[in-house]
Amino acid sequence: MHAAIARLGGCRRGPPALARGLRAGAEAGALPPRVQAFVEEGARLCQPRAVHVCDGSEAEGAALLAQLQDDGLLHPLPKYENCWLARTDPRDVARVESRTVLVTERERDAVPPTAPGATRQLGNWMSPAALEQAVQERFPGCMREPLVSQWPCNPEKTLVAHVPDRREIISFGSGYGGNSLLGKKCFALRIASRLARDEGWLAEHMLILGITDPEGRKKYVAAAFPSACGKTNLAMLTPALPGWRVECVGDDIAWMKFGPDGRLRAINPESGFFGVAPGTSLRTNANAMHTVQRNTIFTNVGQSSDGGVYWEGLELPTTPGVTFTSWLGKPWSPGDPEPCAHPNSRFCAPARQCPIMDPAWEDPQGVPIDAIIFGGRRPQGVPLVFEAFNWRHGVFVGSAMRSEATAAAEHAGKQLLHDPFAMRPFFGYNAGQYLAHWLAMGERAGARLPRLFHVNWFLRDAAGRFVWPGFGHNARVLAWVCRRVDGEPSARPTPVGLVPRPGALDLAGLPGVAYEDLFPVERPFWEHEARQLRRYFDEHFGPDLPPELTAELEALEGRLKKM
Ligand code: OXD
Ligand code: MN
Repeated sequence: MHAAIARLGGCRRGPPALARGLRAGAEAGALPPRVQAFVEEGARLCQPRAVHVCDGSEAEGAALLAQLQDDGLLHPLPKYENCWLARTDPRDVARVESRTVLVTERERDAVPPTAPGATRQLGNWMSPAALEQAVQERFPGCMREPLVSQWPCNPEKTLVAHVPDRREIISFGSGYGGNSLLGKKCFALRIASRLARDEGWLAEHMLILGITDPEGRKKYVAAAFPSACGKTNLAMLTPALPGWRVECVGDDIAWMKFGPDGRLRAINPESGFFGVAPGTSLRTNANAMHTVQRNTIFTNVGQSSDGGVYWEGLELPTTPGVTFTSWLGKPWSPGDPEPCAHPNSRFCAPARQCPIMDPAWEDPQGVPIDAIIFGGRRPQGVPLVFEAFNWRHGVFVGSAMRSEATAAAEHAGKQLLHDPFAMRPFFGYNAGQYLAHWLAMGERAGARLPRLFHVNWFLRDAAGRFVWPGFGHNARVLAWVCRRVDGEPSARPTPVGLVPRPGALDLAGLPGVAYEDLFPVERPFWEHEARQLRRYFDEHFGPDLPPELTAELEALEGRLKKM
């Protein structure tokens, strides 16, 4: 059974001896007493046959992989070096937002009040008493049973609980990365966003990249897109503009703090990538493809008979006569109606293997952020890029983000979901207070604020075709962002923000891509958008929406009236 508890604060009891049967990679006695007590308590509750204290060594990693292979949980992929395939239980393939909870004494500390009749979207609250009961129903003896299927999970009882006051995470019943890698979404976003609020910094669902222009001038950009909307591709971009270079600091999470010089400095708190496989190829993201040739665990991708992997969008292997097995372990052929790989299948690889890691990616001081970009999948109405008028308007733009649902969580279909700051599934406290925290960060004395932008690579024409080529061509948009940071007067105002003036965005060599198609700002569309947003704010933030954002919405409505 997959069960994990991480307590980052104190333990409740004193330090008795460690559980019987303890096997130590690291020296068990070297554990601090509070950690020993925590292990003892967990072992008493879950009753494992043995406890192993990890030392993180290469030898230990190899032994774990060998054991997982013996148990039939991992399959080697001999086409690559030390790469492995895991096939999960088909019921355990994505984050389970409906069973992810914040545990606080007062509900209002976790989520804003929802209007009667509206379905809660900004997180789920659980009381401490209900958590205690849920733990007692799940954990006692849960590690005693031997493994009954090829994948450890319990979909009926999955629970991913966070206790921000105690900096504690309790995850049960899912082995899927977003539910079970506790250092990632659970700690580095949910618990960390609460720490960041308390301590005056930001923990965000953002990639970080460095971009250097042909004259050698470098800038750093952070960007928030909802899950599975191309953060990894942008973070590892190969620019289609000659002379430009992109380097990667991180592809999913940014912790940002103002430095003594007033600049916002960002670090990537992760050491690896946990990226969506389908759609990744040498054409769309060659750097990711180079990254995953070694030391990588693939989950729920298809397998090729030459010992490799396959997924939708990947170049077909050139080996003659090669056959395929789907993520469900069944024979699969190109053209079959069902996909070979699950749409949320993943690769998990060490970041240091990416050929374009930024020289400063592990610098504890962080990299200075010049621009922050928000974005989402918007097939209609939202321009390719616009810049916010100022910080407060930018916070409004972040709060108004919407995007088509993707396979990263359990949502069905392609409905447009509101996803403020791409943090909807990851807020560690009341989302209204989160917006107030962002506004307050912009008021800090001496802060040299980054400029704020919004992008949409996903506009479609009347025939449903993408109007923007995307991928390496997104560097054209980043180039305009850089020039704006340098103060170039190359923008024109629209009611929604500042868009590039005609000619200011480099479209050379892109036949069929027309400026007018990229910057639709139409009154009926945006009036509808503003109405939807007003309703969303009323239903989901209610009295917890900062008044500055109501004022920004009114200002947008006013500008639209004058169009
Ligand atoms: C992820 C996600 O896995 O956002 O990064 O779901
Ligand atoms: Mn993510």
